[in-house]
This record gives sequence, C-alpha cells and structure tokens, in this order.
Amino acid sequence: MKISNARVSICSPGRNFVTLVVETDEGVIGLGDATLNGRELAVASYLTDHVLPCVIGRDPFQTEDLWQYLYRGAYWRRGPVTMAAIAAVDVALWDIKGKALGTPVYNLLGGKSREGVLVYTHANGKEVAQALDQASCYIDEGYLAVRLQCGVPGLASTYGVPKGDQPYEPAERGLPSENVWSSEKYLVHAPRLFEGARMRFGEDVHLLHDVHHRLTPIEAARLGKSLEPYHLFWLEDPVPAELQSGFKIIRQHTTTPIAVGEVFNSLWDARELIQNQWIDYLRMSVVHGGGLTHLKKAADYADVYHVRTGCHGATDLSPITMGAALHFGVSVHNFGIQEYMHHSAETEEVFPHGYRFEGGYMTPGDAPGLGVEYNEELAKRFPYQRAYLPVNRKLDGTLTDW
Ligand code: KDG
Ligand code: MG
Repeated sequence: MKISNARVSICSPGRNFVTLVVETDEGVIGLGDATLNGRELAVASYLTDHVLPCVIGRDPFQTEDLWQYLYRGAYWRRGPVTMAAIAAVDVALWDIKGKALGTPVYNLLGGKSREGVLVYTHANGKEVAQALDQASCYIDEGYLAVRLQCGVPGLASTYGVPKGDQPYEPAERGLPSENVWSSEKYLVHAPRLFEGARMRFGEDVHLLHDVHHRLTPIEAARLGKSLEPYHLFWLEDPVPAELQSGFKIIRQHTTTPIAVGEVFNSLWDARELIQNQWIDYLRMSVVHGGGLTHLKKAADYADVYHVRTGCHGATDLSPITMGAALHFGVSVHNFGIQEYMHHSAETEEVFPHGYRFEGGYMTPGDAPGLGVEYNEELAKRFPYQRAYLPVNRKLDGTLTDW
C-alpha cells in the first residue's frame, strides 16, 4: 500500500479545525487533526508546503519510520507547529493501518487495558452558585469528575468563564480580547468555590481546577495548600512550565496533585517534571504532542515515575483527536483521566464518530481505525474565520505569563 494523495481541509463549524486527509492507492483513507488554536494556518501551510510532498508514495504502515523522518529529517525539531503537523500525519497513518487491518486503533496500541476512560467535563459560572448549578447538571448526567472554574469578584471577566449565555469556547472570532487578572483576588476566592462544591456534592465526585499558568510557584504552593481540605483530583497548570524546577517548590508545600502539559509538544518539555516526580498527571495531547507514536513513548516514560496521563481535550482539539485520545486512553496502562468538552452540534455533524459517553466514562467504539469520519462537503459550508485566545493583563496592565 502507498500514500497516493494527501490534502489539508480547513473549516469552522462553530470554531476552526484543520484536518488532514490521507489517501492510499488501495482506497483506504486516514484522517488526522492539525488544529493549533489561533495559529491554524501556520500548521496548514507547514503540512501543505513542506510535509505532504515528502509523504506521497510512502508506505502508510511505517508509522515509526515516517515519524522519525519528519522529526529528525527536518533538522528544526519540536515546537507546536511542527509537532501538530507531524501528529496529523501520524494519526492519519494509524487510522489507515487500523482500517486496512480491520481493527480499532486501540488494538494496535496494546489492546484494551480497560473498558472505558474516565472523563471530566467543565462547569463554569460567573458566581460560585452558577458554577455549582452547572456541575450539578453534569453530575445528574452521570459525570464522575467535573472541572470547576468561576469568576473572581472585582475582575470584569475571567478566562474559562463564558461572557454571555453561550458555552465557554477557548477562542473568540476577530482579534484577541483582553481579560484582567489579579492573583491576590483569585487566591482568596478560589478555595470558596471548592468549599461550596464539597458542601453541596459531598466527598465522592472528583473535582478539578485549572490555573492557566497564572501564578508564581510560591503562590501556587499556597493555593494547593488551601485546597487540600477539598481533595482535588488535580490542580492544573499552576505556573508557566518553561522553568520545570518551579514545580519543585509547589511539591515541597502541598499534597494537592498537580497536572501540566497541554502546551507541551515533546517528552523533552516534561522530562525533569516526570523524572523528579514533581507532577502527577501529564496533559500532553495526541495533536500537540506529536501524535500517537510520540505520546505513547511519553506515557511509557511517565509510567516509570508514577505519573499518569490526563490528555487535554478542549473544543479546539477536533473529534479526530478526541477519538485518537480514547483509543490511547483505553489501551495505555497508566491512564489517569481524559478531558471532555462538548463540541458544538455543527462540529458533531461535520465529524460523525462512534465514540460515546456513558456513566462517567467514554468508549472509542469498535469500528476499524479511529472510528471518526469527516464530511468534507458539509465542512465547505463553514469557511475558516480568524480567531484567537484572549490575552490577559494584570490590574496594572502588565501581561500575565499566559
Ligand atoms: O487552546 C487552549 C485551550 O484549549 C485551553 O486554554 C483550555 O486550558 C484549557 C483546558 O484545560 O482545557
Ligand atoms: Mg488547561
């Protein structure tokens, strides 16, 4: 079998997605996600102009060699654009291999280690009560794990909390909007959200929280300590992660479990964090973490140090990545949890899929390959629209780390 053609398709059914379609001379087609939120066209060009001409004519079964060829062969290694492009090719090849062999991708990754993967979803609100009301609805739907975010009194808007009635979506169309941030106000308020949650929901439901890299290590240590009575499943992205040893300070002060890695694109971004056991969960995703080939290696390395997986799964990761993450999640031994933010109805129509949610868990389905399709004709009705993540400034106007 040979790769006979490959093309990039960009659409915006509610939000932007970059999809790679790989065709073979035997008629088997594979799909990959190459979406990089707010920088979509850079990955599309990287693929179309630089990568795809090199993959035509190659054997799609050679996932390892082709991954190394695109990673080592380019000379310029790593970075979100490069790694999202490599991931798209890699995932499309795993999809082809599964379809050609008539088996779901999880069987190619070691087979099932579990029947379904534990997922968490997002409950948000401007006020504590609103966030808890939303969480209550999800718990009634069967969710066993919920991420809680709420507005901070004194701050007009907070990332992760929708401004209007629409569900929270990480990107906004047009130019970047700006949010205002105060670590002082946030540190006082955040524990109230979790105190309220434990009073209302009891001790069993798993609660998670995302700091979006906004704190210094010692501030994050204080937050972790103040949240200990509410025993979070994890505290995510407490500090920016370029300086990996920052996590050592957090670890010295708190037993609240720490998750990081949605912006990582290589195991090298996490090596010290894992090796020093400064984190508990690795959030690298299939799309931004170089595909299934690289993520499997990162997970196996993490396993040695008692670190479990907790893949990023916001709406900017397309249903193709969600499907791939579920095959990965049911198979990898040290799976921890999977994020699951609901895609819009238009997105679901453009990407029909076999994965399902039931009773707090998700399953990838048993269709050969990934079990996710792409309706390219329908996608054409939703052309790309420029969109960005918001920018955050402190009260005095200084940009935050993120
Ligand atoms: O593109 C970035 C978003 O997906 C991210 O900010 C959302 O932090 C996020 C999360 O944990 O889902
Ligand atoms: Mg996050």
